[in-house]
Amino acid sequence: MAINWYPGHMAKTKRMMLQTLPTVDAAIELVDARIPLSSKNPDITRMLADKPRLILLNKSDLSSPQQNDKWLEYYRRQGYRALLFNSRGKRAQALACIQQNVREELKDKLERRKARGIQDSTVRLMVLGIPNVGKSTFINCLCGSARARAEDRPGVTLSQQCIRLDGGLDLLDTPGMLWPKIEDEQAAQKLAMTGAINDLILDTEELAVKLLDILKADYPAQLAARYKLAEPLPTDSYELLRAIGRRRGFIMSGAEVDTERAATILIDEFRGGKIGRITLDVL
Ligand SMILES: Nc1nc2c(ncn2[C@@H]2O[C@H](COP(=O)(O)OP(=O)(O)OP(=O)(O)O)[C@@H](O)[C@H]2O)c(=O)[nH]1
Ligand SMILES: [Mg+2]
Repeated sequence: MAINWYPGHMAKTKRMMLQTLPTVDAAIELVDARIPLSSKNPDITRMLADKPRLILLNKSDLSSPQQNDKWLEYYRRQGYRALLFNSRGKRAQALACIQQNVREELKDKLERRKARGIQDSTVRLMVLGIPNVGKSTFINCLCGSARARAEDRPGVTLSQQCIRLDGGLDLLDTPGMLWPKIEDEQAAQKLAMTGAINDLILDTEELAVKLLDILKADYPAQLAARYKLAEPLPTDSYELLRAIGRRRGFIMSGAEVDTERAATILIDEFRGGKIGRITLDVL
């Protein structure tokens, strides 16, 4: 299963970003805390090489707390100003945290501006990251209303949108961007599992089996508890998928387990955090 998803609007987004980047003061790069490495778009990393930036490990409410700490440390050791973030969290706290970190990141630039007598202290920020990582939700969280369209599927935002916040912040929402060829097959699968890739191009059953490979190795207790399975779990992941389907009563005529339905439910429940707080890129 080679997974690649790079529709035309992403190539267009990349061109547009390259044009707009020189006009913003800093970037806010969102990665998915459940896959902090697999969701780091190398094209974005390259584009932002010389740009002040924050890295937000977003959806950290869905990822393992222990792994969160390790990944935060991982990015900070690389010299990034990194933060754990939950864009569904409280507005006041989120806004204060972002304002403070942006101000610190841009300290020199803002001081220079002031020294030159520039009155306008508005800070322009570009928010970017892979599809469905929560860019629009993040912006809505900071402005306290649903100004940017956000939905639980990749490819919702299709053009740039600038949203002005009180307190002198301009936030530029951008369409989610992947890269033309995802070389690392496992990374591509994890992007698919977490919902960054259009489900229509995916083989749900195959993806569910790959997800079970990871869950049974790293989170067997949560998996067993969610689907009321006895441990040790079946070693074969397809067998495990059948066991889940049987538990849920997804039986077709002839006593066959409906594995397609079990696969859909499993992926859905994983994405919704129902199996537990899970990080797929394990440090
Ligand atoms: N649990 C949780 N869900 C989040 C968080 N941030 C965003 N979401 C959910 O993730 C889904 C996608 O959010 P969007 O804001 O539309 O994502 P996006 O990055 O703008 O997506 P595109 O515009 O398609 O690139 C929505 O269902 C959000 O509610 C978060 O921090 N925690
Ligand atoms: Mg969006």
